[in-house]
Amino acid sequence: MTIEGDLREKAKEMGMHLVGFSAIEKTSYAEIVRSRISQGLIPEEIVELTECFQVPDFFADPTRSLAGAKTLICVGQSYLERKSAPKDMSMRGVIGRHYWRDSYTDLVKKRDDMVKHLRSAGFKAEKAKVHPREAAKLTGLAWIGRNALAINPTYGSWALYYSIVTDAVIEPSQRIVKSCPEKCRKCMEACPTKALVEPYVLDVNRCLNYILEQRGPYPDFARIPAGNRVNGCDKCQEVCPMNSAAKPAPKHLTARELDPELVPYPKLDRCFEVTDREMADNYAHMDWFEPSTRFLRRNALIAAGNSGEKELLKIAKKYERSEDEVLKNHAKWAKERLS
Ligand code: B12
Ligand code: SF4
Ligand code: SF4
Repeated sequence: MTIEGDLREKAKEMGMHLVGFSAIEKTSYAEIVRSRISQGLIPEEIVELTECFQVPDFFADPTRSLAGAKTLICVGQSYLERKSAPKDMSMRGVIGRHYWRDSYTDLVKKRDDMVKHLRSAGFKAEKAKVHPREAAKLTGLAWIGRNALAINPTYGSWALYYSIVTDAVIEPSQRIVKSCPEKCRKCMEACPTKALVEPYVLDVNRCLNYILEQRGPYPDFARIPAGNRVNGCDKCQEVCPMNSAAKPAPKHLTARELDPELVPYPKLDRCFEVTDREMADNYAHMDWFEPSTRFLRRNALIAAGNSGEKELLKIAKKYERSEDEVLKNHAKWAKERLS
């Protein structure tokens, strides 16, 4: 069997949905990142926390991950599940689909097992520090949409990616030559905070996925657009016509079901009673920059303010007396909006 055939078999056995190959190539990632940082489109706070923004040259050149690398391998998994929302959503928030389960850890583990498998076959292999969207594009798994997401022909944009570099020589996969319909701008128009400032260009400061996870208070402009979101935002994917026929994940990534009162449609009043243990069990897999019950409450206060539910007014009034300035400020906002 060829190395390609063996890796495809291994991927299937592990339950990985996508695998593709490319010869080693440098990308323009570093220039793009530097230009976005200099324009203020990637805020300092996220640069400090994110390796790919600190050393973008490393991420633009796969040979920096492994000297002598011959092939870039990209692995991907869909996280799309058809789960219907509760009939009565009035007291519920919503969590972005990528957080419905611990999809990231699941794929990272499979990527690491694939590295071990290559090594056991006598090849050099390392996890690649390469932008996952670039890796998906180079290896023929996806093309890039105006919403900046990597779009796969079968699973749409609802997939996560990681990559590997190896000295094994593998036949490159055919790349996808595709772009968005010329006139389509649905993602840009539907974005609640108009964060997609140009096709393919995200102003991270305005993206709700960033705002909901950053420290400190929500900026004023984002509070009403946040709607009932408690974490994550899927709008630029939900409206994309390329996702209308997207196939759901063939199999759920991790077996563990999360507490249905907390994920994916958290009961807003429950968010204020959640314990550290429940937080760890249900929210620790989310990329919260500071995972804590405090951040869940902060986000739930904004969702409560946007809910129109008078029942949540007493919670807003209670937190308005909080000694925590951020909670106090959000509670005051929620109270005024609900009164
Ligand atoms: C930081 C980060 C964020 C930040 C900033 C996102 C951003 N766009 O920069 C925040 C917190 C806002 C975020 C949000 C989201 N993220 Co995020 N995020 C990352 C992270 C860690 C780095 C991203 C990065 O390098 N950005 C830098 C800029 C330069 O990259 P970019 O916008 O992707 O730009 C590329 C393309 O636009 C393209 N491009 C640029 N110009 C042009 C022009 C043309 C013509 C074309 C064709 C292409 C093109 O090239 C650029 C890269 O070289 C990666 C994971 C990782 N380890 O690298 C995940 C990642 C990008 N995120 C992911 C996800 C799922 C999301 C969300 C959907 C989560 C959610 N539901 O809320 C949103 C999507 C928002 C959006 N529309 O992009 C997935 C995306 C999977 C996919 N199918 O594309 C990734 C790849 C994680 C993973 N391992 O799979 N994320
Ligand atoms: S994730 Fe939400 S806020 Fe961010 S670009 Fe997409 S639609 Fe806009
Ligand atoms: S909504 Fe339209 S413009 Fe945006 S990514 Fe999808 S096809 Fe492209």
